[in-house]
Amino acid sequence: MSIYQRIKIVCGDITKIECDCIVNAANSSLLGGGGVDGAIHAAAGPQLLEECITLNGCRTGESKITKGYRLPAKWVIHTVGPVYRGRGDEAELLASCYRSALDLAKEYGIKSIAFPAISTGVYQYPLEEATDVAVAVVAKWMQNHADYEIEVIFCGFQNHVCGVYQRAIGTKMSEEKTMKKIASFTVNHDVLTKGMYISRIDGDVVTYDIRMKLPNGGDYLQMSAAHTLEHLFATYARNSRFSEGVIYVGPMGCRTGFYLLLRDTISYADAIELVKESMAFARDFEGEIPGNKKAECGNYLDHDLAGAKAIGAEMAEVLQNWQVYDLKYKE
Ligand code: AR6
Repeated sequence: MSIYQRIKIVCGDITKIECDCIVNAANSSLLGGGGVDGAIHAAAGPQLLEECITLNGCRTGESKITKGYRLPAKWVIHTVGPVYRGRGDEAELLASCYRSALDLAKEYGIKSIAFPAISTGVYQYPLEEATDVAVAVVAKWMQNHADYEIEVIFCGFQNHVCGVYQRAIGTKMSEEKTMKKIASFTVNHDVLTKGMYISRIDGDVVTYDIRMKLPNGGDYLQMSAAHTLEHLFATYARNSRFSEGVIYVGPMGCRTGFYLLLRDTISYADAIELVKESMAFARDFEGEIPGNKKAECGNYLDHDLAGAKAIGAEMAEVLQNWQVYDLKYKE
């Protein structure tokens, strides 16, 4: 489940919310005030002020805890948001309010906590900016404390405030999806052997992962051999009957194989055929390495034809009776 699905939005008066703890947007005296602070003191009764007097105030960005007294919530965490003056340090101070409140909540075993839109009233923090900070910092905190289950509620006093929270969370969720799509580093390397796998499909482009070394095996492609093999592989692929469908071929950063990007006009069986033939081409290659000119490869890397031929020979063999496998992704 996405972190953001664990965040709830509630519209209305925070003093009515039934949860373990509500957060007060207080001032540094902690002796009460207007806005949500006034509402919380009014609902909790005079004992809250009595306990607050013993706390000796609170600095901006920090939090202190009291009991909830007559509130449905057992606890109140008082935090002091920054007054917005456009000085540039407000976002960090606001983030610190949420972080320190959540740290305190965890310390007290609190399992549900409701936040008002800290600083966005009397302290004049622009609402959209403040909610972006709130959502980002709360999500980050939950990620960093994944072993601690806590329900976080954002309480919007007015409907339009709830709408702003809704949008901020929606944006974060779609960013998260994009991130997941781009990152493909959760492959279960333990199940991979040398061979060829479908790594990703994006529209009509299929990315194949051609594994030439065992992942996590501690054995890598030597730079110069991989460089030469790239020349030979690309030369064959781009001149083959499949050339129209070849988009890209090149080594992986982890130096255990190559990526091959093909259009989906090339069937999986033909993709294997192409790779097998390219590897055999490398295995059997003699003479001048094609494309070995400054203009084409920069010429700053050494070549190792014997090394490339050895990899080509092995991979041509591996792919003899190969079928295309999907890469296994870890859940
Ligand atoms: N429930 C939920 N949210 C509320 C409630 C309520 N009952 N009442 C107001 N809000 P503010 P600040 C919303 O001004 O900007 C106090 O005097 C409100 O609509 O309460 O951090 C303190 O003592 C707004 O979106 O807090 C400080 O001196 C949000 O709560 C100073 O104000 C915060 O508005 C703190 O200013």
